[in-house]
Amino acid sequence: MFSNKAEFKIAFLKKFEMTFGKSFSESTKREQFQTLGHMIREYVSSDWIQTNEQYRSTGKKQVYYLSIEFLLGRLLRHNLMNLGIETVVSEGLLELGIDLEELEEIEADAGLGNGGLGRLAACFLDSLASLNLPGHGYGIRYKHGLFEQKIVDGYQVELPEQWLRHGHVWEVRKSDDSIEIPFWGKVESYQENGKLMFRHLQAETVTAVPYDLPVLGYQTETVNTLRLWSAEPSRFTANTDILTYKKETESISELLYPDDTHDEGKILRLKQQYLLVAASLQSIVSSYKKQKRSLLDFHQYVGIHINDTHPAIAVPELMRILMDQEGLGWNEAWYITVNTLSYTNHTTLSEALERWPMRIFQPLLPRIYMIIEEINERFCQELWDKYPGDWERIENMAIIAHGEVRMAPLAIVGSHSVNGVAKLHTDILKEREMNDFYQVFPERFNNKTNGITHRRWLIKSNPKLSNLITESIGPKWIADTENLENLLAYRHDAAFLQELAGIKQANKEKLAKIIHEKSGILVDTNSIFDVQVKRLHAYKRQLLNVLHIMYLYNRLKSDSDYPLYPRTFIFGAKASPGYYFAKKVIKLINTVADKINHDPDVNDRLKVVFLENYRVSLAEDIFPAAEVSQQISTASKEASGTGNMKFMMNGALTVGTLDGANVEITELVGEDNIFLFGLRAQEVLNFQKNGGYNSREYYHYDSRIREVTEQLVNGFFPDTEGEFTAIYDSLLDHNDQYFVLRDFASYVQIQERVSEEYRDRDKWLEKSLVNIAKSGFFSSDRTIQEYANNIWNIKPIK
Ligand code: B1N
Repeated sequence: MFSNKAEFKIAFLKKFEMTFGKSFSESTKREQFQTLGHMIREYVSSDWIQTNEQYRSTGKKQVYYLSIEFLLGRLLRHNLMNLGIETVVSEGLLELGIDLEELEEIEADAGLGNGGLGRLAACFLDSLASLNLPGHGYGIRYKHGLFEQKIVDGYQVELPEQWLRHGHVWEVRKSDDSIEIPFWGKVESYQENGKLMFRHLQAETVTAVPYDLPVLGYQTETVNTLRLWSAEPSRFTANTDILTYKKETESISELLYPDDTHDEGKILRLKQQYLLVAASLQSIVSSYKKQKRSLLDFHQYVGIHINDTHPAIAVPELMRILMDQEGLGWNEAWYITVNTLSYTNHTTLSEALERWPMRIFQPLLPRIYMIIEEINERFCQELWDKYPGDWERIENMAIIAHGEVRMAPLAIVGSHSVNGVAKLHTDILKEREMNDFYQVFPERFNNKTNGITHRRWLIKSNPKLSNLITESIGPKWIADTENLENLLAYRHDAAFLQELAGIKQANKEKLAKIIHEKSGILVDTNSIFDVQVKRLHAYKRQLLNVLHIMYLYNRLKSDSDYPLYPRTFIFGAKASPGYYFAKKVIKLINTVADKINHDPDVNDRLKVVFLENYRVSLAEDIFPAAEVSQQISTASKEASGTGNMKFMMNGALTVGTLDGANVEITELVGEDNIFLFGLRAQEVLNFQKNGGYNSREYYHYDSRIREVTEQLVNGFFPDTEGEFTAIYDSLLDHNDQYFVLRDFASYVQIQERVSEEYRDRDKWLEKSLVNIAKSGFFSSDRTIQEYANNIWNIKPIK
């Protein structure tokens, strides 16, 4: 297509004219973006075709990652980088008077996810392709991704997100590969050759239409596929009320549920899950059958991964396909199913455990429900043989009980592998939450500590740091991030540390500009940038962060000599629209920010910023500029966290509890290079077993706590009467479930140490360097390699 700048320019202009039928001088930025996008997609086509051809001809095992969320973000720069044509393109564009950075801003984030779980799926796709592994994604093409957040008078307001308004340049609609998905209706049994068979009658069908996105590896020729399903009305459903039918059908892929680590239990969500699973499995089985291999060998050539329990209906659906469509018997089908499927658990929070009331499930998916009943009966029989008379244990483990279908037991029983996402999390699963299952299937349980793609979160988002690294230790770290450890040779190299400081400074200035543009707040770029960006949730304890800021404010007001190193606290967080408490915390952050930022007594040392609409593209500007990374969840509650890894890789120091992957960060960098505080997981779990702790005592004995909690309700913040009562009550009347007050003193103390240690610049920079150097372990390449070797058993293609 083009192999140098001159050819690129010619091709670009030609493509523009062919697409838009007017001269380039009349082009808009969006048209320029779309021209470039289409060109790049075409550029990829031949590699895409070839990769698929290779997968077909070599017939090696392939894996399919089923996920209800893929949080991709923008793809333009990512694709240019992966193709190795970033320089040619950006220079070519410049000669046409186009700034590539401006074009990038035109692209809407593909925000088809809530937070960590969805972003992890996106990082995994990047690693699979970059490691030349045969792995593809299957998800849903939501018309509206996660809502757009505006802050109005300090409150969160939600607007529908519109990423498809101008089309999505990277996708290809494949309507010929559409699949009919049946809902409702009834099941009839009949005899065929002496065998009992089942068919689904009077179903209302929905058409699942696939849209494929190419997933490019980093400077390799591998192009995998992310297939996203869209729900459309079917030609095969006769319907008297066509308008209602159309609306209901399209509503299935209309929007992403905005709940992170929380289960809504709505029928529409169940429809989404079945659409994803049924369409994906049909598509996988039909491409397997084209290879003319025996279905009995299916699991040798196909791995299907279920990302959390959202796609766990894959268990009965694969059984249904193998038995009802392909005629296998139960035992054969079960063996294949278990050996094909593997499952990742992402949380132990009970509010996230998926359970479907039978009365919703059974009528919507009658045949699937029958199969689950049979799986349950057989499983309970096995348990009965193993634990005769132990009713309680069997009831706790059953897949169907108390009128509900439980998705986690279904996923565990139907998979050959069950993994947690960080060491601590997996231990908690094995020893506590899933201990009953661990005793029955010990060989299934394993850990796969999460990772992030260093290509997006370092090379792309922090090019200055990335270049410094390559200049110092050579480019080997790009292919194998463990080589980042070679940076340790520069620990005491003053010139190197100065360069590191200069890069951080430049990144801070860039972020300061963004902050100013978006919120009008001027921040001091010599202050410490202290950042907490993640979904808003009680267990993540943004509240602890704010209460500490309130304390600092009080302290500065009463003692103007208090030696606070100037600090800018930066927040970014969306709250689920129905999550009352979380929304109050957002209002509190903004209220505190407003008061502090307008108080001349303190605002030379203290600033608070809430950045609205936190999302992937904004995150890419935040991590490189951060100096302190707040990872302060109640110990045992955050399964892993992945933001913690992104901060570390960009040289921020963590203030954190020993929770999730923070434990492994600590093991890597050593306790001198991280700021730990608070209760340990075991302590929290023990307190919880014994009914919690007494938060009122902490209120009585710690005057700092008394002052800040009272300020929530005593009119200290004007015109917010009653506003924060729920927060106050959660801490004092409802016994502070998340141990905020319990960890308060410890948190204040560690934050004082941060201020102190920051003053010794060289020491701080050295710690920052150690964090970068040790972050290689957290590349998702390492994670994916472990999945490939230990769960999926897949090998790279040449
Ligand atoms: O998954 C991430 C982890 O790093 C985080 O610690 C964990 O909180 C997150 C239901 C979830 N767990 N569960 C969800 C998301 C959406 C939903 O509808 C649950 N997200 C996590 C990656 O492992």
